[in-house]
Amino acid sequence: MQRIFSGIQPSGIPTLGNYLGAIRNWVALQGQHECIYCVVDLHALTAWQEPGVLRARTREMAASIIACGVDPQKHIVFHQSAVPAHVRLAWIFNCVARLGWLNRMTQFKDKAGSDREAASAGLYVYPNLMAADIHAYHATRVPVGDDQRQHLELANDIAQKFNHDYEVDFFPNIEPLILGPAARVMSLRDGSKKMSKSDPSDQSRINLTDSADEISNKIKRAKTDPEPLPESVAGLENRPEARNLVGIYAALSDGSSADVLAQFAGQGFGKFKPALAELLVEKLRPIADETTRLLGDPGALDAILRDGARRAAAIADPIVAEAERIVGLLKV
Ligand code: AQP
Repeated sequence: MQRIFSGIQPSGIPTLGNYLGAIRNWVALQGQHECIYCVVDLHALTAWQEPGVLRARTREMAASIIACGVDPQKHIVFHQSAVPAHVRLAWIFNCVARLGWLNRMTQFKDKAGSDREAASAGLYVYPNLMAADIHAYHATRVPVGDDQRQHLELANDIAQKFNHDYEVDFFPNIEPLILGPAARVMSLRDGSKKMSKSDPSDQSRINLTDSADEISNKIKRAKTDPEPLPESVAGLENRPEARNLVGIYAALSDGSSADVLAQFAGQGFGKFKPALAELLVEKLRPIADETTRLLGDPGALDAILRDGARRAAAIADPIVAEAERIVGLLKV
């Protein structure tokens, strides 16, 4: 059975993008894999977080993951800061990764914006911590959205350089699992930007906790164009907002964009948007309700996270201790 690792930042309420690009696939992969799913609170610190809000969001994110269908008994759900092995290995990787590699990371450029000097050093070395998250478990498969592809390539570069420099075959190659027709869900306000839980505009995203009315209003106001839906997927080219909404419908109905167009071709958004809103409400309401139920018992949720951290550490500690031995740290 292959081991899967994936993480999500508690930097906001999880969005439809997080769900379709990542969490839904986490659920589907449970049958055939040993899964380790992490709320990466240390990654969230790379941008400013109100301390109390970060703690609340960490619980909320864990509750959402479980509400989506991840089984914390059969698999592992925990929060990153509870397992120090991540940070120990990240420091070693900070010393393996080259500045030139980090300079090429497009997510840093996007998130740092025009004022790079003001970005945190943590944001810059974020991909090294992400590489450590995965390699601390010798995980070989990582289900992520398409936006994380470049970081996973870097994680492989780091592993190869580590293995080469220390003449070992210690860290395995990892394979990204980028699944489904909505592997990159775009903002509802701008089809060229990905949907993000930290986007300042709440109208740009569907949150997994949005009410039916909020979902309907956001879809009603979502940016589109005046053309009816085309007959083929090729007709969505240069229509990023239309392509995004069709992709979301396809993912939620377990079909393809071509299937959706077969149903809605020739119809305007006045018809398509209410159908999409209805489908979103049908799929997301049960998740929101279960999240609320889980958050109603914080003691039980914390117990799940503590148990997850204990089992995660039992896997990661010996692997990271061996990496420390390989690089020459004294173990007494
Ligand atoms: N829009 C998206 N479409 C598809 N997948 C997405 N993911 C994120 N946004 C989309 C996937 O969700 C997982 C968790 O992401 P993350 O929380 O670690 O960070 P992120 O990619 O930076 O996500 P956000 O929502 O944009 O967070 P903020 O706003 O804090 O930066 C990843 O697998 C990611 O691919």
